[in-house]
Amino acid sequence: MTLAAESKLTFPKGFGWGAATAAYQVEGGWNADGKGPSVWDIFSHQEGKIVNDENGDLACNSYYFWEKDLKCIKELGLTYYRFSLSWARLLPNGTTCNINRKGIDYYNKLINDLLSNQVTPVVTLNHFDLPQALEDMGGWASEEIVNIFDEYSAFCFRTFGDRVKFWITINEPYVYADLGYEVGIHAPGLKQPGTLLYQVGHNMLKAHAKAWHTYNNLFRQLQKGFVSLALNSDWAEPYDPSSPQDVSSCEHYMSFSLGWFANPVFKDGDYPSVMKSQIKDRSEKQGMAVSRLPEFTAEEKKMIKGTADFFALNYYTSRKVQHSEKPLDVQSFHTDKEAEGIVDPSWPISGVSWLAVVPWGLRKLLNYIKITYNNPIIYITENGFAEKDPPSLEDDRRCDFYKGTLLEILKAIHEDKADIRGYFAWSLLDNFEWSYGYSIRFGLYHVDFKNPELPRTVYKSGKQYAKIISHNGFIYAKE
Ligand code: GBH
Repeated sequence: MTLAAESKLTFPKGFGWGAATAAYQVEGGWNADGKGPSVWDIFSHQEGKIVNDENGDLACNSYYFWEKDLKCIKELGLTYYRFSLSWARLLPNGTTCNINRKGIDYYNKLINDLLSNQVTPVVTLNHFDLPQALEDMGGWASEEIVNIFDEYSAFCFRTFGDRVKFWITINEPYVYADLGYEVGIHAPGLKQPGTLLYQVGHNMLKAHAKAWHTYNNLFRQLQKGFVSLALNSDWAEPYDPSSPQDVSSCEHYMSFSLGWFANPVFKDGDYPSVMKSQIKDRSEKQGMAVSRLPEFTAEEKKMIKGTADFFALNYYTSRKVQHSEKPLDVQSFHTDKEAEGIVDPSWPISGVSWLAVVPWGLRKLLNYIKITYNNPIIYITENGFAEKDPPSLEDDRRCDFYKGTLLEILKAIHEDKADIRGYFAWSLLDNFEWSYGYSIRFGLYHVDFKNPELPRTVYKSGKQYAKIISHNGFIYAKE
């Protein structure tokens, strides 16, 4: 192979190799050592919410088995590890009035162990598990959360920021607002279509921005870290590329998912114009005096604009998007969007129906981000493939998925010149997969949930990932 061809199969020097988890999905210890309940503890303990009525009470028991996770991280040769803090483990009722020393100890150990193994911690402040005490006060739907989240963030920066340099404030505000407050299949399980999720998104944006400013004003100079929020989006490809309606529906689809949060933060402090006009128009026709989408004041727009030091993208799948006119008597996020996402029948499906395998969709999405948001530094903070339970350790389809995806990222780096600095596989371990419980598995390591020791065993895909990491790419044919 020529040198030029080889360099195309190699990642830039210093490229970040990571894997990700989230507190509720792996930690267990749900009421250990003074931890308060989160919305997910309460939600999953209700009957009929999760497949087989499972919950994260024990999960991978990482609260007690952290050493086992660390061993996996070292075996893979990761240079980054993304995990989230359980807010209610640190602050049992959500505020700094009551601080749980044992929670601080746990995360200190994690962070210090990572650093002493040359692994850079990337810390998410909130990955879906709001303290229940705050939910009882209105949660993300209440404006009070903005200051409370800021106080929690400052507490984390103060406590861990001497060592943590990469912060993600909120994981996937879009998913949390949609599934938690509109569809109701995630905690807190509320269903108030077409209204509450916009309020929740609004407060999440303000909370994120306020926390970023706090970091910027009080911590950045000393700690020299980076703060962003993790945004999830499908890629929208027109169902019929020759139909102008389908093409413009793709813009709707992207605006209502990625743009909802990316536009305010990375562009102009405000929601995408199609989102504003679409929701306002439908609200008016539905007899409302004001839009169901709240408005930012000029001051708020100024406060939100520019509050990210890098772009954190979670990508899983794509959709073929079609224009679809929606009746006005239905008020919902879905009908506001007037765009239908369809899985192309030719796309392979993973072990879960929503996850169609479309690696090239990631390349298109990366290009879209590069163009729309002015060529930001991008970290792919989640990407992965689900296998159905029971899985085989020979997870060949997942191996192909990762290979295919990483090859598309290489094209985005070398051919499209997108500024991609790191990649995080979801997930290090099989874990509690929200409403799917333990029925689907995303790990690079298998976890035997029937054995009380919860042994971790590497999948074939984990071995493949380790090899790619050790060569910083795909040039290992000569061995
Ligand atoms: C990520 O969300 C989460 O951040 C992570 O915690 C999770 O483990 C991972 O995905 C894998 O799922 O067909 O109605 O059940 C990615 C966004 C949101 C996409 C939920 C799939 C399921 C919709 N996901 N959605 S449904």
